[in-house]
Amino acid sequence: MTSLKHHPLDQLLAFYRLMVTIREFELRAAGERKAGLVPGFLHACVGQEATAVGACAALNAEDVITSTHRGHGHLIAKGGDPRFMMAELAGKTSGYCGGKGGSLHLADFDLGVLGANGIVAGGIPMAVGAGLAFQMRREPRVALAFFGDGAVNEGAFHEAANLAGLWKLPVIFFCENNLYGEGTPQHKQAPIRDLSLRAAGYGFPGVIVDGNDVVAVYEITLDAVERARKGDGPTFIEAKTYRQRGHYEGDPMIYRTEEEMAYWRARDPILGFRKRLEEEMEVEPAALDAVDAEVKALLDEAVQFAIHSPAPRPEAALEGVYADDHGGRVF
Ligand SMILES: Cc1ncc(C[n+]2csc(CCOP(=O)(O)OP(=O)(O)O)c2C)c(N)n1
Ligand SMILES: [Mg+2]
Repeated sequence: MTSLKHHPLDQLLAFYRLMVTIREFELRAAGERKAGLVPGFLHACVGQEATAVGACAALNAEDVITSTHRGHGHLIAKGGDPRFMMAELAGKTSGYCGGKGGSLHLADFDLGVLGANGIVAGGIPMAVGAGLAFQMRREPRVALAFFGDGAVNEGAFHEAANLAGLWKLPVIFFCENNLYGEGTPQHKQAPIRDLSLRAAGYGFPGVIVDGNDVVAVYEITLDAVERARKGDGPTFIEAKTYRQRGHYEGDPMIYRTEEEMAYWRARDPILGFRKRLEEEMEVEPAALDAVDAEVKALLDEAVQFAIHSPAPRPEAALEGVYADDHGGRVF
């Protein structure tokens, strides 16, 4: 386990606040889905907050990420505003995509978030494309692709990894290995346990990190960022973690045991980090409670913002689409 003492307290507290913000966002979004404000599918990243926060903290504002169907945490960690996110989930005009994208297409190019993605592994070639652009323009920028263990079995991953390795692109392949793809455990989808082994076939290093240790994730991603910026090419980071909720909100979760879930809840990335802040950095519990309360207030505001924002006009359905409008006909 990495020592907290090597890091400024301000930074550690910022990690804590961001992880709590992600957790609260997910719980509130799940609640608002049940209450009817948020339509459609939601894939919560509860239990995986440390990967998003640790990885994005190692990036600069000019660096970009691509995300997944489980992407709320990634956007918050890169600076996303919970108000515009909640409004997007609710399909309101004040959302990041004017209410047309929803959870699976959340994006903010100004923050370097090239998008969540409903296609498993779909963000990986996009990050490699961004990395190629940075290399061709000689910009010292890095592209980081988040993806799951299931995505590593998709052709898109292999094709993208091959070119990134061949051309030594400034790309980080960040795998959140939460041990499941939907209801299929990892041992039924891949013949190897450590997916980072696959990087060797494409000529770049693969490393493993405890994905529930935000500081360890931050440190290992910093190394990968440095390598990428120097022109030494990609790194595959495999973060071992676990999603505590279902694949989607409403998932009956018949494919895993209560013992397994309890094992991972005992390794909760936020509770574990909070304990370490108190014990190793002597942070007063009251100071952390105050952060929790501030985050709750922020999410109250985000939900209210979403509720009181207008829904798009029906005619807006034809705006911003890549189709020719032949006298009102889209096709
Ligand atoms: C190309 C493609 N195949 C299948 C699906 C259906 N699908 C959605 S999420 C998912 C599981 C992905 O697992 P993983 O990559 O491990 O991500 P996790 O859900 O565990 O975060 C699948 C199969 C899809 N959206 N896209
Ligand atoms: Mg998975």
